[in-house]
Amino acid sequence: MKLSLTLDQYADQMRDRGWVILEEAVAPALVEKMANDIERAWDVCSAIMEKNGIATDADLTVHHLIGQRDSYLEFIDTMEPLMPYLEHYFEGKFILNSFGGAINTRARTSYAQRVHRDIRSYSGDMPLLLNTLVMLDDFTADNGATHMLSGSHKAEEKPADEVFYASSEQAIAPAGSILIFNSNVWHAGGDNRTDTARRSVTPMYCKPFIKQQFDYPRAMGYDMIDKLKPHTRQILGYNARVPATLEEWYQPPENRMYRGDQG
Ligand SMILES: O=C(O)CCC(=O)C(=O)O
Repeated sequence: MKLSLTLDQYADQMRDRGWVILEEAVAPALVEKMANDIERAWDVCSAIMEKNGIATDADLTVHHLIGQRDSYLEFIDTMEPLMPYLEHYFEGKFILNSFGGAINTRARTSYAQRVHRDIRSYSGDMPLLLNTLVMLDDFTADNGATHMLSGSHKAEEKPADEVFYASSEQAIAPAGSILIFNSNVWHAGGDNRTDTARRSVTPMYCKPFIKQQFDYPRAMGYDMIDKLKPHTRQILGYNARVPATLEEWYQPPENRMYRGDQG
């Protein structure tokens, strides 16, 4: 992974604006794999949504891609150079909270295109949650690049839509770029006015003591633990699991399900 900002540049922008773009961070071959895989994931996710009668407001959005397609685990494997940046935000360790994605098209809109923030309880200066968005196509003014309201992580109130759209900027960057933002920032997916899909995946991260939206270690299997790179194991949440038996609870520090360094 290639990082276009130094840690200091990143930290300054995160503090002041609440968001940054790391331009063309992900290698083109991996971007292409992830883009193809999102179409396959949509087939799987939409079939279950249809079956369970909840396919209303989630058009072309997909969820919990880790374990569905290998390219997303491969992406986490490439993230090692980014670890100090995300640890700087969290002031310590962090884990994956969710890993979804969206295929934004002219024909269909989704909930992500409303002005929103992804943390239901405003957390102020406490870094509980961090959004990222990996651009799988070029993000342009016309194809729905995300609207971001700079500095809006500093206030709890929701801005009126007119104020939001008058003052926000779009996150415009080439495919492979990563938009990173404080989850208190108000934002909205843009409208795609082109005939080509604008695809993205949106891994979100949290402090290790927060419950993941999906139990990734259990979904992948606890026996995977020794096969994963140390930073991948950390991100997926293997170092912050909840024991379910006394056998799992009574373990020496190096084997504990919730490790002592997780905060
Ligand atoms: O698709 C987008 O541009 C926005 C994504 C979004 O709102 C989110 O990840 O919370």
